[in-house]
Amino acid sequence: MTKRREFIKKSALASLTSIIGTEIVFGEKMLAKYSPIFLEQNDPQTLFNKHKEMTTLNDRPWNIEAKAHLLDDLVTPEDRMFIRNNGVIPKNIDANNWKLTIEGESAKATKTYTLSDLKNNFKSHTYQLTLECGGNGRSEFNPPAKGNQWTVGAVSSAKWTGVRLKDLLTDVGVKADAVYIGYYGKDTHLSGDPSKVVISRGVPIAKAMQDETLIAYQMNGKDIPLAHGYPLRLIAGGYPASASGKWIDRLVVRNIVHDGPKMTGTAYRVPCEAVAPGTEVPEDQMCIIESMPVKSLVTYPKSGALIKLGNSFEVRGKAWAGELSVKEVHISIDFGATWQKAKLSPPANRLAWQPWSVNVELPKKGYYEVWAKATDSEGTSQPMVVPGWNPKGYLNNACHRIAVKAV
Ligand SMILES: Nc1nc2c(c(=O)[nH]1)N[C@H]1C(S)=C(S)[C@@H](COP(=O)(O)O)O[C@H]1N2
Ligand SMILES: [Mo]
Repeated sequence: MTKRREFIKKSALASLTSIIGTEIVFGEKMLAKYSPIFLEQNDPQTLFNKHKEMTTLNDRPWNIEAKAHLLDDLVTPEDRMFIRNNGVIPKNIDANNWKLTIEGESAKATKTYTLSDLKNNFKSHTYQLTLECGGNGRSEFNPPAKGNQWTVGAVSSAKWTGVRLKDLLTDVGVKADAVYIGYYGKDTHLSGDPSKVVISRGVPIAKAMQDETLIAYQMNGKDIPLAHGYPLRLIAGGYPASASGKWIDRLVVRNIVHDGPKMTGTAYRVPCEAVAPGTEVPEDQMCIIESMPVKSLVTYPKSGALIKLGNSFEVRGKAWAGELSVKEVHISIDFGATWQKAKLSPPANRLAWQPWSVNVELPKKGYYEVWAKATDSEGTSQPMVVPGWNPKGYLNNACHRIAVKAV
């Protein structure tokens, strides 16, 4: 007995096409159960459209970081943007039927929005927003902390477009006792258990109400790439990027500090008071990370560059300071003995990183290091060495350094 071969459904073909990013010629000839080779390969550069110099720290879940010199663009393009996942990226996303529900004990109503409701019924806003993983720089802590050993590249500053969360919250109505919002996304737990939530974090209600806090449906002028939260994402710039939930389909307005997975215990928390390296810190003495600390990167030249002696050369980079702005950037070529002030530009908008540059002259042939140090609007500077050890290895904002040789 022969069974009729079943070809792929139009809707499935459309979703594959959007993942692959180009027309699948002869796609209608694919059998329903066929999985294109493209999806089977696990080369992250191809799979996620990443630059060949991006570093893969983990492939289950996918965690990929940039190198400093890849972050030289004012606005971070998709191919240089780090990926941080706690679970498995959702498959078979049907954006046409995607819904966002807002509910919770401090919501005056429960409301559900389709993507077109969001796009058509609310004003769209675009901001460049810097997202840094709370664990960026973790690799330098000693004793070491478990988790992805991020070096410097778990930071990005893309342009995000969407609706203001505050416009949605106003539409739903927020009770006077609201203190926090929390997100839920469609990614799945590594264990494969569909009842387990991967991560559900959030932000205080005041942060949720800021102009720049978005429910975004576009990144850099296009649909959000799958790995970065397609089709809908919460973006709370300046906070650890774990607050910016990807693939979101539900928001809750809470009358307590949100207590979803990775909001409690030691996750994304640091000791409320400084502790000696290696100390075991009781959970009730760990505080939630809110604004990220002041930090900078040298994005040009690339560490290891050979510089022709006699010509002054441009050193440039980016600086950011969580909820604050950056006031000054200085660089040193003599191991921190003396510092030269860089030219610093204002941010494109609040919570975007700021480009800086400075012309440097090297007095003679040989090895040098260029160190960069940013100072925030409240006068706090980056530390020269790894700051405040903490059990989970968060918030390392030590000065970035590159090596150059004058030849
Ligand atoms: N649904 C969901 N949202 C998530 C995560 C996740 O695993 N699942 N990871 C968070 C963390 S820890 C970070 S640092 C950022 C990373 O965003 P990116 O992958 O777009 O760079 O997404 C956050 N949002
Ligand atoms: Mo993160």
